[in-house]
Amino acid sequence: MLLCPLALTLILLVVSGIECELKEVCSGSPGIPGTPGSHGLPGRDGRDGVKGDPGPPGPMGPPGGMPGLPGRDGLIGAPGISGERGDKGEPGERGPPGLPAYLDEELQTTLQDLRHQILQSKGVLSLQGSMLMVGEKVFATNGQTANFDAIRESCSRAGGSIAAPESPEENDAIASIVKKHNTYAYLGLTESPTPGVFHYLDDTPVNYTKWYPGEPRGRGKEKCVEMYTDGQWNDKSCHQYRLTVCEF
Ligand code: MAN
Ligand code: CA
Repeated sequence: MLLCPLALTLILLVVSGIECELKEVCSGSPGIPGTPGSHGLPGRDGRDGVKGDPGPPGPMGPPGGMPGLPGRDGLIGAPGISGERGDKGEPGERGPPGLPAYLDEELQTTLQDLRHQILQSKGVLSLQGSMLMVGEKVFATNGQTANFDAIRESCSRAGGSIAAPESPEENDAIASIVKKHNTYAYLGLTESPTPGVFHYLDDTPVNYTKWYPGEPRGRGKEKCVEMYTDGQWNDKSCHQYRLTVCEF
């Protein structure tokens, strides 16, 4: 085959490492880079950087140095168990005088309340017949029999004393209890050293009597007094079992 002289030249040029475009103008390939130049002079200092983090603690110093400052207080501990109760203190000084009772509202309320409660209790006990009210006195029985000393004892323990009639009304009240229980009762009087003379247990002379006709006839041998179911009295030995009737 026959090539034109220009194409032949291009082929030769490509083979010899020289690029050329399919133009009529061709250029050579770059040469090998030259050796680097020598270092330039150092530049000026830059601006200051931001502050760095604190470094780790340094190693412990040698022994024998000055003690450091005391550390800060620790956390508050849990409360301990309570101690034993102390002795009672001296009484305090007397307080200022209070209001007159009639101006003290709290006292008035308390009194009203007490009055109400007493009224309720009296109502119930009266309705039940457990309590007989005569004037200032209240008579009551526990329904039990006992000798004279035991009756005195149980009446006293209850805050009262053995029933001692001082008037027909009081005698009737006690008699109604005796009749109801159909059991004679001892009364709160005893014979004096003088036979036939009776007195109340506080040694005051009797101001009222209701002897059964012919009584007292024990002539010093019957030191106690019993009440019959009709309310009349008989002097009697103190060692019988008789109904317990107390007064309050
Ligand atoms: C018994 C006793 C006496 C009482 C007479 C009455 O002897 O109860 O106290 O006086 O009876 O007859
Ligand atoms: Ca008698």
